[in-house]
Amino acid sequence: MNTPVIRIAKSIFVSFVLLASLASAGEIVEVSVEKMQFIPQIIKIKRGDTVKWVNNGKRGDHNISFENENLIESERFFPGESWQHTFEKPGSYPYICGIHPEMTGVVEVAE
Ligand SMILES: [Cu+2]
Repeated sequence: MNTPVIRIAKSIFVSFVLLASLASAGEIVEVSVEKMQFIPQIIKIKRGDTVKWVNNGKRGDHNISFENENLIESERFFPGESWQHTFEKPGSYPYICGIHPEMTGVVEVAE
């Protein structure tokens, strides 16, 4: 027997399981981009975590450009926009804003 009620209950259960697995996959931590700085400038996360850079400035666009060429350079993101990246490997990831190279930051990924 597979009534609509049971089917709905099953899909709700599956949604919860999916959400739980996403939640344990890693946290999202924010870096604010404002006043031509990355705040905090050095951010420490665990592997599997995601860093979300949020442009909190009033004007101007920025991007994220890593020293490690194996990592992609972000699109430009404007005030109110953000860009995020998930770090799967431990290590130190220095980056700059490709538009304003004096803006620097580091993501440190622990095991
Ligand atoms: Cu910039």
